[in-house]
Amino acid sequence: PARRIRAGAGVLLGIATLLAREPLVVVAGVVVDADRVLAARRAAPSAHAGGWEFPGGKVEPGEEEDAALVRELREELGITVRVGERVGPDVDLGGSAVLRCRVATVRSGTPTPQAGDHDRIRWLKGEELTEVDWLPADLAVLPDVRALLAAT
Ligand code: 9L3
Ligand code: MG
Repeated sequence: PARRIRAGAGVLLGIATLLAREPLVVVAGVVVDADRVLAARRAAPSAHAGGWEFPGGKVEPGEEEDAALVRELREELGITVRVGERVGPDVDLGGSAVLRCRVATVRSGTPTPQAGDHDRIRWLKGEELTEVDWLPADLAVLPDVRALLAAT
């Protein structure tokens, strides 16, 4: 009967929608200044608190990744950045989300924790990268960051 066909079509459409969904991208900035890179310590949420990261956040629907990174770094650290090339692999964050890092350079402002997301920042040289306790996802990008700093 028509009702069962409609129900079946609805289920198939639901499955197709799920399969077609792109992973949520979290963009992060590998903010470099000469031989140093910016690291930020998360203050929230509690699951991540105390962990150091390359700052950034979720790309909103319809938003370009570069624009999302500019927005996030403005919101979180009060800086305006120029976004450059990708650094390292996409890192699985679980729940169909990936972390994607890009080089960034400060165009204006001085990074200062703004919104309560972070409680400390540090500018680290290549040999200092292991001095902070990185979030697991960001740890996966460190070899590429180290190589980037060594090349400059
Ligand atoms: N995350 C991991 N490493 C990073 C960033 C910026 C984010 N370098 C994870 C932590 C959160 C999720 O991605 O679970 C979303 O990030 P945010 O919007 O809370 O910064
Ligand atoms: Mg964030």
